[in-house]
Amino acid sequence: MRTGRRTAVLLGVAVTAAAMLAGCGGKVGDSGSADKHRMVLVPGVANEPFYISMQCGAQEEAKKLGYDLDTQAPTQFDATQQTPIVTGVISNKPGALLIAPTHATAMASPIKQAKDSGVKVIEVDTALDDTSVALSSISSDNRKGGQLAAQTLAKLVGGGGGSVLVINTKAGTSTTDLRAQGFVDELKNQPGLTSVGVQYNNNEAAQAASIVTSTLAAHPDLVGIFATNLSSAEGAATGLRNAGKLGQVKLVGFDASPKQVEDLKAGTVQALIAQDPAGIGAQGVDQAAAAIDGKPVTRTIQTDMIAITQADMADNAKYFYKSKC
Ligand code: T6T
Repeated sequence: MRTGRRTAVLLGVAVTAAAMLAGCGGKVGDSGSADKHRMVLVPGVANEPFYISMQCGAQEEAKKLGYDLDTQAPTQFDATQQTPIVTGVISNKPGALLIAPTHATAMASPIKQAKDSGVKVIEVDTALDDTSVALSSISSDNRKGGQLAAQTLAKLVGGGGGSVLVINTKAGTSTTDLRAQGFVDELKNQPGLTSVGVQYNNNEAAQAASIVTSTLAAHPDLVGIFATNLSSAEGAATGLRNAGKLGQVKLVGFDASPKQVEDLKAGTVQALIAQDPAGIGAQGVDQAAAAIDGKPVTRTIQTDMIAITQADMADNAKYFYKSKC
């Protein structure tokens, strides 16, 4: 009896609170209008320097423009973990969702539901194949980044030639798939270098290290590796160290985490292709604010990218990623 009455009272309070909230900005349920002062950033994965730097840039810009920005990240780079976060965002109805989709097709349905519920959708870094969902997409020119990696690796290897390996993250990640394609295409213009193929590390550094070990066993003439992102580059460096091949097999990695920067300094990695994640976050907020205000948005924005070697790393420290804001 007692418990029943308390439940009824609590329910009554909850319903009243929900009604009050819905009345002042429609924060509850997906039938009310969006809270125009609030944005939610959903990165690809939590606790990773690329996305931390993106969050720092987004937070700073949101503060400047007078928005509340909340970040909700999955613990793994995985569509099954990112989907419930988007579902939660829909029921809370912010003015805008800034999202890095973890899969180009698997994330289409939940993100489209967010759009259909009235939340303005902005893609930051990765994108869906379906270009009709987001209002704006901000990222590096990833295909060009892959080409740049091939040119950089060819210079590092010199005239000798040999086999090169691509370590990619997860198939279906728009950015890294474009980097791998750009690299393999550009390799055709680099005489002497032959691709031994693209292998996937599931965004796990330990898997990238094992890929290096097995590839060295199968292809003793391996002269170079292109690692398409942070986990593949950190893991490839470990793999080369374990095999005693540091410096002999040249390594070009995308991104510039603190560990990758240490590896560059130590000569474990020969070049890093750094992106501008803070700029992606800040521009994402600018586009989201424009969309919320009904102002024009820019459909595609490409941010900076730079190849950094040991020789010029001191001049390019501003491109290094952060592990906290
Ligand atoms: O390389 C970045 C990002 O651009 C890519 O989409 C996924 O991997 C990173 O987050 C680095 O781990």
